[in-house]
Amino acid sequence: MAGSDWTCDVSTMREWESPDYEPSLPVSEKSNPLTRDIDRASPNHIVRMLQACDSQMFQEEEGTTYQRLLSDNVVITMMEVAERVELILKDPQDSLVVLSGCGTSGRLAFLIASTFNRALRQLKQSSVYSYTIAGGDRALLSSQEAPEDDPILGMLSLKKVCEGKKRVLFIGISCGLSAPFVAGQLDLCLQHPEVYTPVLIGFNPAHQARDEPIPGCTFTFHNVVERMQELSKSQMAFLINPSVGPEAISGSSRMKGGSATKILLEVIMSVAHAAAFSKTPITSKGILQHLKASEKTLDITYSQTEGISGLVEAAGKSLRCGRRVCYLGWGSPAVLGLIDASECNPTFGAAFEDIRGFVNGGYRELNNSEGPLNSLGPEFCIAHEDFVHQVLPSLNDQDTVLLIYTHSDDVSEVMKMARRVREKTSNLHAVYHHVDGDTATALQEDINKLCLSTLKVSWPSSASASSLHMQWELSTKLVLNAVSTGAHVLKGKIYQNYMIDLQVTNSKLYRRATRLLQKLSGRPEAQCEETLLKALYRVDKLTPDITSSDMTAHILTARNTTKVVPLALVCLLTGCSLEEAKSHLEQQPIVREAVEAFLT
Ligand code: F1P
Repeated sequence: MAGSDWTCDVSTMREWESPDYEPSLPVSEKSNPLTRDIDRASPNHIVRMLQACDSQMFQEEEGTTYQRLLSDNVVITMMEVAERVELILKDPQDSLVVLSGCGTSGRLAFLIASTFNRALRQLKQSSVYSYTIAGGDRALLSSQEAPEDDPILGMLSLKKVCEGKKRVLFIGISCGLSAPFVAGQLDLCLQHPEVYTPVLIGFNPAHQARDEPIPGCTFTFHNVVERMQELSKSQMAFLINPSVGPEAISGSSRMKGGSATKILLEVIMSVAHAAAFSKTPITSKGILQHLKASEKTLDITYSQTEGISGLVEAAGKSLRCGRRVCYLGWGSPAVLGLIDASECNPTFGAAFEDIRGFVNGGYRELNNSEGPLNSLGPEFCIAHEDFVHQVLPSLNDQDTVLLIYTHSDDVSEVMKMARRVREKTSNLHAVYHHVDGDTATALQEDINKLCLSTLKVSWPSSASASSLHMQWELSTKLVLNAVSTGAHVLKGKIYQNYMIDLQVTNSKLYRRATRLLQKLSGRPEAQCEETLLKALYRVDKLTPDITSSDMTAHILTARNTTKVVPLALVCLLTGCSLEEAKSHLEQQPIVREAVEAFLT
């Protein structure tokens, strides 16, 4: 693949929509036919594959299989939800809009709540948005996957933020319609309709919502969705669940799932704000225009394929030789850097030092509800000063540093930082967003000279300041998702388009790991789960203690173990002992090659 030219035809774009394509899996867990060979692709091909996958978000509905982002039903429900937000904006007394989710979904809930509270402050209006995230604020910056499985925790954290409120619009986000934390919150809303109106955002059709029993609960996610569907007929609940196609790396909902979440919610809030404060009625036409503007954001971003590929290549080289990648950002796009970096641990089993994000102003800029979290450890140190103290002294040319800034930032500060980094590494790059017609200042040119490459993204000057910021953020998300995903692909962490070395730290990931072992080894489910447990507990024979423990105990153990799935796979393929599998993986740490050696 690496040398060949990569093109994608219409039939490959839509192949996943066929009812025969991986029928047992929900869309969010299917593998994308477009990226089957991403593990062998060049940086340029990787970026083009990601572009093709992202463009699936805006594909028109065809037939009746899946509703899409631009489908009438979706647009109408977005209007209805926007009307509910408008009501709260006009009469905020004792009311709240709560956004909530796990992992990336929770981080985006935080980001969107912050953006629109800021907009309200600027208009001298009181804040109406709040957020909850499984695991609390530490989950904004690190993986906290066990709390995602806890519906009671979800319910309690929702109750806490809503204390004293008489009217709450609750927006739960679970890309896979699967997180028990969110299911618990939706159930609370359904039990108290006098206070709560529930909205669910996700990217599977309702019948594909997860139907696995939740320990200690009488309902599954699927049951909750069914109850919501019933209530949606009388607009007492709302379900926004277009399909956006399978992720480029199977199940990695931080990518399209995250982008679509950001797009949907920002469109809803933007039209609601315009209705409440500038007398612009909420119409389907208005919603469609906003959605189309997001599609344009994708086009503008991916028109820089060459530049993005260069960044992927640089980051991949750094990771391959065990060095690091740092995102140093200013303003809200920097927060997307924090988010992207935080996802690399659960997604790729990366160490927190591998890819790190820093934001100018640290927690002051983040403005999260629990305040500064530095005391929790070095991975929670996010300010540029922290970068200067903790990271800068040890940088060399093998590390990649990426500056992320816009024309509205203080360019002299960017310059200062660029100079300091340049003293340690020449491997400095920049992503710079500016508006059309803006001419580069001398300082700007000097920054460009210090950088090996600058991705200059130009945006139409006609856009309002708030929509420009949202475009910059989405564009930064796409670029950084490409950088971190592409770099890990080049590091050899992906097999075909599956992440094999995934952390088995919650029930969704435990099931995904078992399924992956089945697929790659062709062995029965029971044998795969047994081998997974052996690898997880590092034993060649399962003890009664292990077999009598439940999944929660396995997941807790998984937090402290590495290479669980690759080890299990080698054992399954060869019948060797764990020790032998371990020594094999030590000799061949590139998981793809280790696995391939056995498969061929
Ligand atoms: C939530 C989530 C993902 C993360 C990982 C574990 O998924 O935390 O954000 O990347 O897959 O699950 P969802 O509830 O939004 O489907």
